[in-house]
Amino acid sequence: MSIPTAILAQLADQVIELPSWAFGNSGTRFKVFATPGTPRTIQEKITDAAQVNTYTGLSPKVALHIPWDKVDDYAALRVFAADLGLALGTVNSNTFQDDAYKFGSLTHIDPAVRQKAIDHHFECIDIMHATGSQDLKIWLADGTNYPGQGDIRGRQDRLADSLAKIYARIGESQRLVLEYKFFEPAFYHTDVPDWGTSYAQVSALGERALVCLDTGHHAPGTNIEFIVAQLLRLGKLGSFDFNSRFYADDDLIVGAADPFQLFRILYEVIRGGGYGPDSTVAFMLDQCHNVEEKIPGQIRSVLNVQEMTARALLVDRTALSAAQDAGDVLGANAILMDAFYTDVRPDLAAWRESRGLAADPMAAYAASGNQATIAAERVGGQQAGWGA
Ligand code: AOS
Ligand code: ZN
Ligand code: ZN
Repeated sequence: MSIPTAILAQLADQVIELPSWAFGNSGTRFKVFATPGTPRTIQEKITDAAQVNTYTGLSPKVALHIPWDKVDDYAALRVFAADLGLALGTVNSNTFQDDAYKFGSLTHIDPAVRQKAIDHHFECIDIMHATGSQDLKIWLADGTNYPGQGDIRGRQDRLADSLAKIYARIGESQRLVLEYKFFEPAFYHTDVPDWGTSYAQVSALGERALVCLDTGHHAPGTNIEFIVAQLLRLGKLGSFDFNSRFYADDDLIVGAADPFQLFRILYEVIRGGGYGPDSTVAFMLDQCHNVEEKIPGQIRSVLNVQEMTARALLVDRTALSAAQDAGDVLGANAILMDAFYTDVRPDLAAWRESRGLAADPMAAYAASGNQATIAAERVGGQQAGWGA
């Protein structure tokens, strides 16, 4: 089966934002393995992100993490990225590394600590004005480890108050996206554990406050596509952090652990209006590459998203609706599975060539010699944050 031209045309709309930290060395609490050629600066991370875009045409944006990607002149960084054909994307705040945040940041009982965390977000917003970024993404490490350790309700109230102060500062064309995660680094409770809490908090703020869904932040067995459908229905799905997980928040290559889940998610995104020129849902990766090379790891990731998007676009929605309405259980299931089992790779290769891109981006990058060049040029690459 070849992909209809109308569907191929829709693939041109796809933009997948790369996280700057994907290009840094990373690992687990047991060991961080260094990879030859790892960037030493944010400029080198952006240069590597540009490689991913050169070979795929899918990733014209790079997300920043503050303070990991701190520079003196963000307007100059924006020009540096633009010269490589990239825009600077989501600004990710960080309130999980300072000793002051041991017992919380935006939820902390001490107003001075809360203000420090709020001020950090004000700084991020100033940076967004200089970089031209649209989204401020907030993920909080706030939570407790033992029952009784904190007043979980009081913490919600303080969170609401802190978020309101941050939201009041964002510009007219900017958005606040609040990410949820049910564990880690806190294990008894986290202050934004689930989509419902994120939804309740952002709904209280206003229209430009939305939920960020990280695919690695759910309990095993969670039906993530249902959450996608519900958030789109409510008009509150702001962005994705794509990655895949076998066990916890593994941050492995999206589509590696469960391609069928990625397909199901993307089907609900498309079905719910979250894809295409009129959609405001941001597709971002949130991944680390612990043992594989980082640039090919990111190329593989964006290709996985594209492949599952193409398969999801292939679902015959008219036939599916008819089968659903008729109570044709197996017929409806077969329509969905037909699309999932379609190998779209040859058509995507031809489509890439027709747009002047490499038919096989992985092979083209490997043949380019870039990996050997950066390995020779760069000594002392950075860890993806924790050492920065
Ligand atoms: C943490 O688990 C969240 O996924 C964050 O979105 C992100 O990974 C972090 O901000 C980067 O370290
Ligand atoms: Zn995330
Ligand atoms: Zn995460």
